[in-house]
Amino acid sequence: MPHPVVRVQEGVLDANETIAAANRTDFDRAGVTVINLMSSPGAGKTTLLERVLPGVGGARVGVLEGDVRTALDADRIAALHVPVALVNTDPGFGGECHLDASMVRSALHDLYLEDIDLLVIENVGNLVCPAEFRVGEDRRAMVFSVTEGEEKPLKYPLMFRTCDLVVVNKVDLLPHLDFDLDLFLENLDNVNPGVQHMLVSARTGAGIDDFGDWLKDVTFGRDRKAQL
Ligand SMILES: Nc1nc2c(ncn2[C@@H]2O[C@H](COP(=O)(O)OP(=O)(O)OP(=O)(O)O)[C@@H](O)[C@H]2O)c(=O)[nH]1
Ligand SMILES: [Mg+2]
Repeated sequence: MPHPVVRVQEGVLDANETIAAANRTDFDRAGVTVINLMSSPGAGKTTLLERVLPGVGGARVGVLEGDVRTALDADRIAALHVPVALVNTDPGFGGECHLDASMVRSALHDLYLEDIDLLVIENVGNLVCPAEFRVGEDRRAMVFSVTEGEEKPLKYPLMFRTCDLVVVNKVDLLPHLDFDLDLFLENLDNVNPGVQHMLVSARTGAGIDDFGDWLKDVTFGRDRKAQL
């Protein structure tokens, strides 16, 4: 007989899948491409968005910010005059360390989906839990900071295995670190063979155009159609 705890976990994930499918239906109806942007705390998700969003020409962008507490990141995005919705997991959702499909759904009424082409969901900073919950996204992108260590794909495989793109950030710091980029890429390839990656610095702007092009391709291009 299956262990009861495992069955509860399966039930939670089944319920999440149902709501994620409802989100997906709403996104499709409105013609919105959705990116689930994940990373450990402080890898640079918000800084990257501040850098890239002004240049995603032609795409009308909205952002859904997930944080345990505060509107700090949402305020940073709002300063770009980008429509933003905020989910704080602390007051209503028990301080969860991730966004699930129902949390995303609860915030969709704060965005006019018909008026946007691309919705970027900045998940709560965490390298484990966000990867367990689909929210109805088209693509998963994760930001990995070179300050985190080469072994992280091996230690946190689900996050690295389930993403479509790894943005390797803070490369401006490489001269000051003993980070072995080749070893990191080898570890990444072991858990997610052939996954796309790009080297960027949200601080200097290096590689930011590559990320912007990827967002545009997923929103308008061949990439999305290939998956449908
Ligand atoms: N040197 C350097 N610092 C960076 C870079 N990108 C982000 N930072 C810094 O890293 C810190 C965290 O950046 P955030 O963008 O807030 O990170 P985050 O992933 O959004 O953090 P949470 O939302 O709390 O998980 C800030 O001090 C940024 O200025 C980069 O490319 N190079
Ligand atoms: Mg952030």
